[in-house]
Amino acid sequence: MSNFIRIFYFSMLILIFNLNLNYSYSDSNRPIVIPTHNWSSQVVGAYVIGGIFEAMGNKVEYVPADSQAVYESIRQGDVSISHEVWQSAFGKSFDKARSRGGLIDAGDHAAVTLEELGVPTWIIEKKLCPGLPDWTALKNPDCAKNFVTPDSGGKGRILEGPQSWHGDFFPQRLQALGLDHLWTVKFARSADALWAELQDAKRNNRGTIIFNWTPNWTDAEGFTMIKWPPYYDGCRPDDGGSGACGSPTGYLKKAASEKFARTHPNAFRAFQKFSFTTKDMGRMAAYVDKEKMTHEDAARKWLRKNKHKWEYWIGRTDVAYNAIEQQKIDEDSFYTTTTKIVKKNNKVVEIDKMYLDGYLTKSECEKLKSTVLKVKNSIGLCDDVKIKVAQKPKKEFTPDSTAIDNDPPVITIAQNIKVNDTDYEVEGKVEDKSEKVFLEVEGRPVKVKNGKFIIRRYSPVDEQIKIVAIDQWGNRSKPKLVNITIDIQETIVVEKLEPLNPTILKNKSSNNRVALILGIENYKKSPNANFANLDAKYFYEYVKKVLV
Ligand code: TMO
Repeated sequence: MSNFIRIFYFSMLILIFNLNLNYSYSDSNRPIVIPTHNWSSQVVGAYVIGGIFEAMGNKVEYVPADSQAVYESIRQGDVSISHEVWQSAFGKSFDKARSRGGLIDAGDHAAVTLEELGVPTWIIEKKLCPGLPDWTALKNPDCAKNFVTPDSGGKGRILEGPQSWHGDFFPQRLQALGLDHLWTVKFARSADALWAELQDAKRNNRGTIIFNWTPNWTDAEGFTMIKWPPYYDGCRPDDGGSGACGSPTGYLKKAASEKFARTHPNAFRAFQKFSFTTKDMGRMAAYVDKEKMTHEDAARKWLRKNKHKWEYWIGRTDVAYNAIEQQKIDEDSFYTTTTKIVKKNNKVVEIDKMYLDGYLTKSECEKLKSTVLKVKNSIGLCDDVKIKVAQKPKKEFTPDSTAIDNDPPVITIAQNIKVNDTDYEVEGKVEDKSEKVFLEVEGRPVKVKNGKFIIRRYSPVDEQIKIVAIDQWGNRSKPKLVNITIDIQETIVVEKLEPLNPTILKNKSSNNRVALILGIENYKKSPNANFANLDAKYFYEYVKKVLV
């Protein structure tokens, strides 16, 4: 290539680059098209994301869409984004559309996913299928018979979600593992039918196995996934295998249309930053499936409670929010729910033991238990204590290191603190009998490690912060108020803040842009679709490297 041509070619790239940047200050006023599917977190998340786009000044339109076919629609530009690409269910459709062009991998959420068959944890505790959660427990006919329903032809029933999610791969799995003579798969018409099944099984004290997923509202309710032979690439029939494997612990991705990235560069850039944690999604689903809010109200509530997250994503605040870090905190307080339920039972065992040992009267025992179990009627709760205790294995009696903890944690921190920077850190201590203590500062979680915590904040003015500690039994401390005086040392401030703000970074690179504008006049009138496409890709890479 001669230098002459090379210069021309280069200028062409610059032309596109500048057009994009100029438009990047105002996204197209055509609506961003967001798909809605048939499970709650996705629909609430759609309205959450739509709400954020609207806060940026965009128009938004929602379309109900099939959760497999949507990737082809995104590729073709009819749908702008998908914000819940679950690896196990949709990874293949996503990859296929992406390899054909037009669909961008817009990054992963902080949450990791599992889509799997499982049981409400009480089924394991009641031993309706001894050996669960290991899948080999299902080989036992005595287990299967506890899961028979009127429509299952004498076999144990497994209730799958709508067939549009995974086609036949659960029936194939049963067959591959030699379970199909004892078990049969039925498809629920909707996610709601799965939750109705959980409720009905509980009410009638009968076995149930359903398809479920995490993040979901059931994370906080005690739900255990069955442990199958591990997943490996190629084990599914679609990939040439027999299907004798469980689902992968997978990613949760975002997908965007290349067309959307071009027409709405601001929204696209923000979308790449969006990152939900397990708890974000669990809450979105719980607002609807547990608290019975509408999807729209649930989204409004999430947006209200998580303003610090999305305002950071759209560059409206300098106070950094790190979803990966938040995910770790969430895992501490959320994934442990199953352990927590077991611990709660330990607590019941402990009350029983105290009653047996004569430390509690029967009515004291009943009252304590009703508090722990959060039930209103306490009468009779300690009637069968002897039998129950006798059945428990020995080691469960070993009392926890502490007596029952009904005391709230105690926070130690100075009441008035002077700092000399708008970005500041203050330390404190928190004491409690239980091993896990959670701290909330202005409603946001802060990590406690070995009884110590560090609060990192940004405030340009004096402020009062409210700290509350909660232990694993839900005992809450009274709010502790700390007065922070910001005593700025004149000169440092501006320098310190700058790197945090993406819009400032953008302004800095504008120097280069002025010098490159030259290309525009010459090439404006030579439209060429192929080039535009290629240039958009360059632009995308450039944005990634330079602006983000
Ligand atoms: C795709 N889903 C969350 C229903 O497993």
